[in-house]
Amino acid sequence: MEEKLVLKTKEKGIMENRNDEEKLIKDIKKLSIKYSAAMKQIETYLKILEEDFTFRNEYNPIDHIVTRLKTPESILGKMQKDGKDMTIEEIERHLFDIAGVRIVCPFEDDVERVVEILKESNHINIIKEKDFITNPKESGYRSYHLVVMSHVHLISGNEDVPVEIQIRTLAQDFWASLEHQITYKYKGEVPEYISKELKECSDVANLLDMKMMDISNDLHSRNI
Ligand code: 0O2
Repeated sequence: MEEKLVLKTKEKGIMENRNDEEKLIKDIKKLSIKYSAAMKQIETYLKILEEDFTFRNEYNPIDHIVTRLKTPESILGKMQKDGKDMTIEEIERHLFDIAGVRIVCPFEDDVERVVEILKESNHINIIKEKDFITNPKESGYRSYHLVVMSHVHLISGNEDVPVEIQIRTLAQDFWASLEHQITYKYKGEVPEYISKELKECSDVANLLDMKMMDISNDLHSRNI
């Protein structure tokens, strides 16, 4: 069946006045220096953690780390979706995921381990926590979210800047990436049959996680 795809936000424009939107986008771009710095600091901390595991010849629970800065268009899209005022002050008050770091782990046990390490770290100040693994979203999304404050030193001064850390398994990441691509195309108007199938895929990915973890636990118990 052929579905009509909706125009992407970027092509349509968000604010009524194009000049206001362009001015706000310029101001958002200026923000990116501090969010980028905050994100790099958290990434560096995690990379050092990975090196430490390797140095100690210990099992490394991190498969890979990905970072991303939310684009101005995506920031405006989210503000519009949430019915917020389109100002820099409101953007900084409302959005905690302008800077994002994703930690992808082989197994669900590893996600728990990484969360524990981050919670115990003196270096990390956690201000928000959401466990979408114990309580998956209706879409089928599974992931552990932490918002941490990263203390950034810039010429303009020092500031605590939020960074969202998403921690999930390879299977959860595979599902989330493809689901994101598919739902983005429909701009929030995903046909029900596709949502249902995506939810089923999430359950299959979860089953895969459980089975892989059973195999891994079996190998560990036999010291292999
Ligand atoms: P992008 O493109 O990744 O930046 P709030 O209600 O304000 O507390 P908020 O900010 O709506 O919470 O976010 P929530 O629910 O904690 O999720 C934030 C991010 O998690 C999303 O950011 C996605 O990256 C991811 N996420 C949440 N739900 C889903 C889902 O159903 N599918 C996928 N694939 N990812 C999800 P953005 O800004 O939506 O997207």
